[in-house]
Amino acid sequence: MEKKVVFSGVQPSGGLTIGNYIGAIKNFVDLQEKYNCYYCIVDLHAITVPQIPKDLRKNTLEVLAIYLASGLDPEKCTLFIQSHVDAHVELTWVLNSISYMGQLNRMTQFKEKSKKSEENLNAALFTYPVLMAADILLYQTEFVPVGEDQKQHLELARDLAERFNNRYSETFKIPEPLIQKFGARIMSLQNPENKMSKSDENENSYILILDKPDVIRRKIKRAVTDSIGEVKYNDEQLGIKNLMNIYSVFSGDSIDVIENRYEGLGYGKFKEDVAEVVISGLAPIQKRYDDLMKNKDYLEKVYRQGAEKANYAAIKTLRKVYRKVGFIQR
Ligand code: AQP
Repeated sequence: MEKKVVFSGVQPSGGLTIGNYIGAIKNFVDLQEKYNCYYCIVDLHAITVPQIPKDLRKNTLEVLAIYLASGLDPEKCTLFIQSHVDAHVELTWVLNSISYMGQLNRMTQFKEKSKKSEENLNAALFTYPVLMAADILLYQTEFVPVGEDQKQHLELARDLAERFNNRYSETFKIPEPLIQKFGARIMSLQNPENKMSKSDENENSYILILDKPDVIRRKIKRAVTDSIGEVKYNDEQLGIKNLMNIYSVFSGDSIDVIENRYEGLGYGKFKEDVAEVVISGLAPIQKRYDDLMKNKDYLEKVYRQGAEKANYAAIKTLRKVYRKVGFIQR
């Protein structure tokens, strides 16, 4: 039986955070065993906010190396760079023609990002979710592993697929989100009401996958908590709750075990230990990353082969779409 298709991507818009790792990449690794997975580095998405070209190039390779260092295997899944597969942009145009401005206006990420950059409110930021829908629908994707923050965009992809299918006949699979219950949303260390984000201006708000041990210790020490002073998992103590989630993911210990372990011990010791589990969890990834970055030829081979495989699948869908909307075959 053919394996079901999974698609997901990460933007090379800065160094990746442990939010990206816990909410996305860690999960990608488990899925590659069971599904036909396409994991993309979405550079076309990244330029919806201004990027410095040389940093974008560096960050794109960095995401690929982190994918590999985290355990993604190019023999088991397809790893590629979005701008290497033209069909993403081409399908976006067709989907734009059936997207409603009103629905795009309601996208939380657009509202949040446009607040941050009012003077640079570009059209691509507005149509970002349509490009994301094209990414997903091109591969006849069944499941999309994303963090909770991306659920609304996935809903749009489903709506567009259904709209197209109704208007032009059955063409796209309707994708489902795969959101893990635990660690679906890692929060900012400085403001635990906001999600941890790689483009946050305050670098103390996030931990990067590639942060050195001392930096991790310092950032966790400075993490905003509360004056209650007890390591308890609840919504009155969002900072502590977030650190407990992080501790739990990296150590494998349950929340109950962590609560019991730190009963009566205060935040100092707890924060020190959170830092140590994060450091030792990231160490093997950082080591493999360093080795991979010394081997640019290998990285190039991986993304070239990935693009070839992705192109093959994407063109099949795009041809069908072009035919259905009435474009004459070339
Ligand atoms: N804080 C988070 N907790 C859990 N999951 C997260 N993801 C991102 N932040 C968290 C998940 O990571 C995947 C890739 O995200 P992305 O880089 O494509 O874009 P994003 O969601 O916009 O992530 P950032 O870090 O906030 O990027 P910027 O700052 O550039 O916008 C997605 O599956 C996402 O859910």
